[in-house]
Amino acid sequence: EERYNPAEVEARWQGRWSESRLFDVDEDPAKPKYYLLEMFPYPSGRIHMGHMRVYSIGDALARLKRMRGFNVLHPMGWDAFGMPAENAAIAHHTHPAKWTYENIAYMRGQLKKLGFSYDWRRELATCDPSYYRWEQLVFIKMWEKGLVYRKKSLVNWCAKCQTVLANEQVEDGKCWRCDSEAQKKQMHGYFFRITDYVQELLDHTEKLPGWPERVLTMQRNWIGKSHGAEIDFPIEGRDEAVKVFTTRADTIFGATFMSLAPEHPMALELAAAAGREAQVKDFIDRVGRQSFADRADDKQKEGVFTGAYCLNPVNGRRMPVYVANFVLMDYGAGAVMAVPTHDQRDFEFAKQYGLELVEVIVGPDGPQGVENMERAFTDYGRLVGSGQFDGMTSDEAKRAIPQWLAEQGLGKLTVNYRLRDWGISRQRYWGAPIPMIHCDKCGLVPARVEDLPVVLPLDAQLPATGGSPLPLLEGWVNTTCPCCQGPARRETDTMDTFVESSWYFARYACPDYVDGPLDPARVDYWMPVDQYVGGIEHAVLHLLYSRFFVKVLRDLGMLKVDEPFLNLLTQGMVIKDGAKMSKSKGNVVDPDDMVARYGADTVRLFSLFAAPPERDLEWSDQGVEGAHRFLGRLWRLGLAVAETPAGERPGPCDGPLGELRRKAHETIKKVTEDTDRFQFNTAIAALMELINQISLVEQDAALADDPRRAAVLREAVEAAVVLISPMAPHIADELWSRLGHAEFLLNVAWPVYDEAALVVAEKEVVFQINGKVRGKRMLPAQSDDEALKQAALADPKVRKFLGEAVVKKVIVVQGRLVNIVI
Ligand code: ANZ
Ligand code: ZN
Repeated sequence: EERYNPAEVEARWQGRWSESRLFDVDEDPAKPKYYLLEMFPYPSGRIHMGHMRVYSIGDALARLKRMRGFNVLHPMGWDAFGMPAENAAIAHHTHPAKWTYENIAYMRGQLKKLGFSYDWRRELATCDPSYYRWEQLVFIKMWEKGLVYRKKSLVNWCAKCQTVLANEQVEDGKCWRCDSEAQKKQMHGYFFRITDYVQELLDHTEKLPGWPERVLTMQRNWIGKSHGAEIDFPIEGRDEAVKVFTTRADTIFGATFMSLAPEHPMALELAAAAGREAQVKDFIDRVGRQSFADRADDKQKEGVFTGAYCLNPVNGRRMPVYVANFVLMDYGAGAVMAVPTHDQRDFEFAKQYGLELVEVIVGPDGPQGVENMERAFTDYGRLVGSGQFDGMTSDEAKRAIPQWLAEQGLGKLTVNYRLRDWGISRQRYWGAPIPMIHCDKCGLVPARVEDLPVVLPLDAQLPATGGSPLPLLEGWVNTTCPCCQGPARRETDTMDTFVESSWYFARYACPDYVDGPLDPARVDYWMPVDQYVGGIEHAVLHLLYSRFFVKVLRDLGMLKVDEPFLNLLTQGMVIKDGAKMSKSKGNVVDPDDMVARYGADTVRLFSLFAAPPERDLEWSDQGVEGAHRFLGRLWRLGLAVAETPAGERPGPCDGPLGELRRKAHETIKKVTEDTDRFQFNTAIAALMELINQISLVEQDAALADDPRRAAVLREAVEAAVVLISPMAPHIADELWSRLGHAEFLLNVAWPVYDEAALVVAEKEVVFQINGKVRGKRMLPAQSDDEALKQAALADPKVRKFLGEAVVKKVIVVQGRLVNIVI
């Protein structure tokens, strides 16, 4: 008997697929298109189990859709710029480019060995000038449209990575990449005006029903729309006012002091006028050294009095103006009207500095009295101590007070967003150069489009201390100004790598296009992505940037869609011994080892079987063994059936053969429905049941001479082979060909179940006397109550037990049991 040898089978089919260019796909207006994409990998060196899982899910879906008649685009590429290449280059005395391209070559080999159905002609690497030149072009178009600007700003800075971090890249005050504490630094940088699109980004979250609700919620929270009011507080003795943003205008009568951000332009000025410059400057400098994390930390609320006073516009109260570390300059107006009775931060601040408390909102129990307050009352309620607004609810007053202030020209209703413009400057080497030129005469000017790409010079030596070598490369930095032809200097910042990943999905439609970033004919055919598959860790960053960038490309006339990804599937992690696989935990399982031991089909099947895609997948060696044994059984049955002639398709039958037919068609139905809902685990479980049943029939000596046996077995085995093919494609194609078929399974239509075969002919009915089982029989499934009752009473065993007893009652449960009460 021929043993299942995955290495040999898989190599053969990978060769055949590639020779026949099975995965190449072109635009075909006659067919419905389906664009299936998994988030592309960073070429870190090797494929890990997380990749293995997401690509197995994606490949199963891509193959399924193709078998269902779609023209499926399924590309793969490399998110190839970024820090690890620089770190590795320093550590191993190599060049980031060399390291990156070697990794790509290795990982491409790994993916090919896994048999994924990628159209490799479309492969792209974002570090390739043929890719980033178009990104530079888009950058220049954005510059011309005012969607990019350069400004000096306080940025998040990672000292370890020697680079700026976007707000989104600071997690809990730490660098998202190296986990060291993020700092702040004043620095020039380029910004994308994502805030121009903020309302559209928010509105369109309503038009993405195919996204997980929690991802949409995370995006909405990140955008952070607040309805509130902008109110001016005149400064005593000056012709100026401090503007604040508040979501609780209803509390304004309780505002007793003012808190400015340390970076507020008026902070030092007010202090200087009041003779308190030294103290305030000292405080500002100290806060400047604190990280944002420390400033936001609940324990460390600190401030300093500027010596100046504001006047509360509703009641003329003198409010001391403080500078406070927890007020952020880049939110709202960078200033807060402090209401210690109804805001907990203000409450704690007021207690610390002995500031006044005035209660203006009361709950159902009435006023608490400020001397009894142990914390701020932050609920909505009714207004007291608020003049003409007394008795209003918070909701009413939140509108009425700003309206009244607007009449005096002192305020207005407004909305505020948490989302900030996207800072894309990185002081790194291994990134796409920002195509800008600094000229002493002309200022900041974009490179000429004809001069693109601005190629990242490869002859750079990375300074071992970190930081970018670009400013040191005189030959590269010095250039001529595109406007005046005078001497000028190139911009040495490179782009955040999230820019590359914000449009790669569109470029896959036309990676070879040389007349622009996107070939309209091809990109309009393929976009948007119908199904995107990737990690939940990208719920905010990558997905929000991509949504923004697609809207920009649309407005530049390069794309026609509003949104990049119609449907999103976020897969869970791969864990072992209850923890995420990681080198530090020593629980890493290497896909290469597993493939060498069991074959790609087994590893793929296991990763689809062990958990539904959205859940974490617990790695289990026994589970992999089990998947392997299962494929072994399929193999044996496949070969056994292949030995008997194909014959006719089976007609209706009864007994075990009828049961097997029914099972086969039930399985077609179940696998179709389950895979539609990404439930590969239950689909595979159904296939396992089918294989069990096939085995039983195959070994049943009583059926050996039944003329219908061969046809029924073949039908069931072929169904199993076709159904498993998206998940274990190599063994499936091998068995399919041994079963006498010439075509690749990918070109075979997905099976349709036969409704008639699903009908259950007979059911087992249990006979009971006073609730005790006394017999059972197979009876026609359509038998009515009377027929079931008669069958029970006529049963020889039942009659023996009944003897002379008088039957009081007969209870019939349709299709299941008859209980005779005596
Ligand atoms: C007065 C007030 C009274 C407030 C009250 C709250 C409760 P969201 O919902 O996040 O938009 N705030 C405004 N600008 C700020 C800044 N730059 N840094 C720190 N805090 C700032 O929060 C809006 C509230 O956050 C505003 O409403 C303001 O405090 C504060 F009983 O104004 B509130
Ligand atoms: Zn110039």
